[in-house]
Parts: sequence; C-alpha cells; structure tokens
Amino acid sequence: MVSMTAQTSRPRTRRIVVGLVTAAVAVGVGHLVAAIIEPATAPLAVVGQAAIDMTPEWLKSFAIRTFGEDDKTVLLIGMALIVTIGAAVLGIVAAKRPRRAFIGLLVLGTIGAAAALTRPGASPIDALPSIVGALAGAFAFSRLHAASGGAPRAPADGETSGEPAPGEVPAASGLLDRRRFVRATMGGAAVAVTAGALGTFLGQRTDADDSRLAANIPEPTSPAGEVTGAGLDVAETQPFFTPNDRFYRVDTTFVTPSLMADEWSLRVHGMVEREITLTYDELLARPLIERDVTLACVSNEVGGKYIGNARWIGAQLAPLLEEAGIDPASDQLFSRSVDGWTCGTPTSVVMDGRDAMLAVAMNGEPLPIAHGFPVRMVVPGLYGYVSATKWVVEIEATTFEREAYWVRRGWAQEAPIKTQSRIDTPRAGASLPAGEVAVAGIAWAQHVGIDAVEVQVDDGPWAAAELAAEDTPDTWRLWVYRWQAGPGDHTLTVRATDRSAATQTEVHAAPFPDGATGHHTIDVRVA
Ligand SMILES: Nc1nc2c(c(=O)[nH]1)N[C@H]1C(S)=C(S)[C@@H](COP(=O)(O)O)O[C@H]1N2
Ligand SMILES: [Mo]
Repeated sequence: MVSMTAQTSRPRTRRIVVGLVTAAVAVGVGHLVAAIIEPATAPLAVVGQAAIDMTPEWLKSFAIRTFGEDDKTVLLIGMALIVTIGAAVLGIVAAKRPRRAFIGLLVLGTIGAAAALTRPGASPIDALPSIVGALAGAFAFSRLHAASGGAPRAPADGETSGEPAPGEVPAASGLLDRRRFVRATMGGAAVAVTAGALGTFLGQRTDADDSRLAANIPEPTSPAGEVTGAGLDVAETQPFFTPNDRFYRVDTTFVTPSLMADEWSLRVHGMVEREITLTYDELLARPLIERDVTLACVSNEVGGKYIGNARWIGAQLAPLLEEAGIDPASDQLFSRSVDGWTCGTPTSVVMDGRDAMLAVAMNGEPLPIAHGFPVRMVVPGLYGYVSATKWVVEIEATTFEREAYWVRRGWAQEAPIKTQSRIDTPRAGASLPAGEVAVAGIAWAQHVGIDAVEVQVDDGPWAAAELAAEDTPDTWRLWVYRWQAGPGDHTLTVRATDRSAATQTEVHAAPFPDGATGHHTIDVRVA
C-alpha cells in the first residue's frame, strides 16, 4: 500500500532532486575546469567576487560590523543557500517544461561568464568554467529528467502508484522507474562530487606557497634595531608585535590571489619621465629598510580589532619614484593589485621622508600570501585602504581626479589614521575581584606618536596611565593603568593624546567615511 502523501509527494521530491543534482553537476564541473584554468574563475568564485564588488556600502559596512573577518564565509553560506533553493525551484518548475531548465542554465552560465570576463586582466578562456559548467548541467538535467519519467502525469483518481497507465511503457512501472531514477541521480551526484573534489585538489595550487618558501629576503641595509621596553608585563594584553597568524586581514578578494615571485613585476608609469618595470629580484637588489609599522583599517570601530603591528622589510618608494622622474603635478599614486583592487595614496605623503615602502617581509618571513605576497605597499600613518595595496603590480602617478575602489563607494579620498586608544584587558563585562587590577591596552597615532594615555573610572578624574617605551612614532604604544578596584559596577574609559598635543575627541563618529572617533569604554563588575 502506498499512502496518499507518498503518492503525491514523490514527484515533487524527485523534481527537487533533479534540480539539486543538476546544479551540483554544473557547479562541480565548473569548479574543475576553473581549477585547470585559474581557481578564481570558478562560477561561484566569480559570482561571489561580483557580489562583493556590487554590494552597496551600507550592506558592506553592516557585513563587516556583524560578521567581521567571517564576512566571506557568510557570503559563501548565503550563496550556497541561494543556489540550493534556486536549484530546487528550478527542478520543480522545469519538471513539466524542461525548456525552462535549459533557459535557466543558459542565463546562469551567461552571468558567470560575464562576471569572469569582467575580472581585471581576464582572458576569453576565463568564461569556460561557467560555460562548460552550464553545459554539463544541461546534460545532467536531460538525463535526470528522462529518468524521472519526463513530465509526470497527474495521478488519476483511484489510481495506485505502482500500476502503469494504459499505453505507458512497461519499463516505467513503479519499481523499475524508481531504480532508473536512483541510478541517474547517483550517477549525477558522483560526477558532481568527483569533479568538485578533483577541482579542489587541483585548485590547491602550491605554486605560490612554494615560491614563498623559496623566497630569500636579503639582510636589510637599514635594520630596525632592538626594541626594548615596548611590551608590557601584563598577561592578556597585546604583545608589541602581532604574530602573522593573528594579524587582522581585510580585503575584497573572494579567492586569495596566488602570485609567484618570479612571475611578479611592478610597473611604475603615468606622470613620470621614464616608466620603470621592476622584477622581484630587482626589487630585492635595492637597498632594503626594516621598519616597525602599525597598520590600521578605516572600518575599525572604536574598540575594534582591525589593527596590528609588524616589522616589515621593503624597498623605499620615494627613491623609486624619483628615479622614474615623477611629475610634481602628480598628487595621487594610483596603485593596483593583481586582482584589480585600486588604491589612491597622496604623492606628497609618500615623498615626505616617511618610510613608505614596497614590503616583501613581515615579522621575519616573506609576506604571507593573505597579506600580499610577493609585494605590498606599507605607508606609515594612513589607513590601509589608501596605502597598503597587497599583491601590488602597478603604480600610476596621476591626480586625484581618478577614484580608487573605496573612494568610488563614498569613502574619503585622503585618510590619515586618527589618534585612538583601546582597552584590551580587562574584557568588557568581566567580573573581577576587588584590589589592584591592571587595566591595559594600546594607543596609536601613526607617524605622529603618542604622548599620553589617561583612564577614567566612572565619572572620576582622568588619571595618567603608564606608557611602555615608544618604538617609533609609526607604531602603537602599549599602556597600563593600575587601578585599585572597589566593589560595584564600574565603567572604564580611555583616551590618548598625540604628539601634536591633540587629545582624542569624545564625539562618537562611525568609521564611514574617514575613520571612527570617540572613547573606548567598557563596563566591569568588581565583587
Ligand atoms: N589588493 C588589496 N589590497 C588591500 C586591500 C584589498 O582589498 N585588496 N584592502 C586594504 C585594506 S582596507 C586594509 S585595512 C589593508 C589590510 O591589510 P592586511 O589584510 O594585511 O591586514 O590592506 C589593504 N590592501
Ligand atoms: Mo581597511
């Protein structure tokens, strides 16, 4: 006996399965083809990247605020959900009109191909993963559709599901029909999984990793020297240098660019007397400086974690631009990453004597791939989006008429880092025993320097915190305030004063469009 629900629900389940397997074959095969051509051209990757680039500013800020560095994972999960739901819907609506499935795949394949072809530096074969994926999906659909019995007839009143209607081929009888469908489904799923797994395996290109491991960074001509006393003897607060694997990461790339050092070159052009093209070896042969610089992201909320301090090795930018004979009328250096992200840095800042560099090493290692291997820019004192181009391949001397990636999305054209401070310990909401509590954290005013940090308990007076030694004005400064904590609920607030004698404003501003302001405040409970 077959129950009424089974009888009516089976065709729908089948239709959904047909849709899902079709989509899985399309995505899996597309992924495999992309792994052979270039992983970043996979259908989901190009659409994900397009989604990132087309996201309106408010939604992007929301995503960064809400999901932090997991924003790409959230996007991936969102895309997986959309694909799954879309595939199920397509399976249902195409069951009676298979042409709809082919049209759907044609549309999706075209979107994927268009997204792939509009990537910076795209070549025509980049459209192949989406096209081949869509074709594979169409083939899978035609097989599955046939095996699912084609356009299912509506069960007539009183009919039991196992009996073929008069005139139907005997092979389509319930059991055989079912077997055939299961076999087709398993076949499709096997193709999807195999292609997906093979693509993932092949896509794990170790070329860039190998190239990075083989990179040999020469000793800097101008070393940074010992840092003494810049750290703090307080457990749970920041180390002075942020380890590479804990360094914040912010970029717009959906698939991390994978560049080999010996493929890399930098083109310096635009408003210059002579264009310069530099290879990795030529860059390493230049005099190298080693400097400690604290990077910060403009998206950092007050109290946020998008800040890190590292020791960088690189070649100074200013002499290179002088060699190129930069036109004094150029007020913007427009740099471009291999994946097309762009960045506008004031020429005057890069040329003013600070240690603006093309960095090749971070904390004693070749640049990690996620942080821009083989070469990135580092400019002390400016937020990352106007200075810190990772995977940099081009610097064009130009004027501020050109608008870089984030400027086109409304962020400020010039963005010096604002003086800020943060409490790292105790944690917000902590319960503490009464007695001495080490309140500690960081304060930063890159390229200006921090002169004082003060802490306020509840509505009390501002009291001076103890400052760890200054490494250079380009780095953050650690501080500690030894607080005699009495029982009760307390609010702790911090503020910094920089070397220009400016004290942080208490006026709260959001990160958009040129960096957050306001005091970092936490609540704690003392028992
Ligand atoms: N190619 C590329 N470089 C980039 C970005 C990017 O999206 N793409 N983001 C910038 C931003 S907004 C910041 S804050 C810094 C972050 O550098 P990190 O990821 O090494 O910490 O990189 C900058 N360089
Ligand atoms: Mo940033």
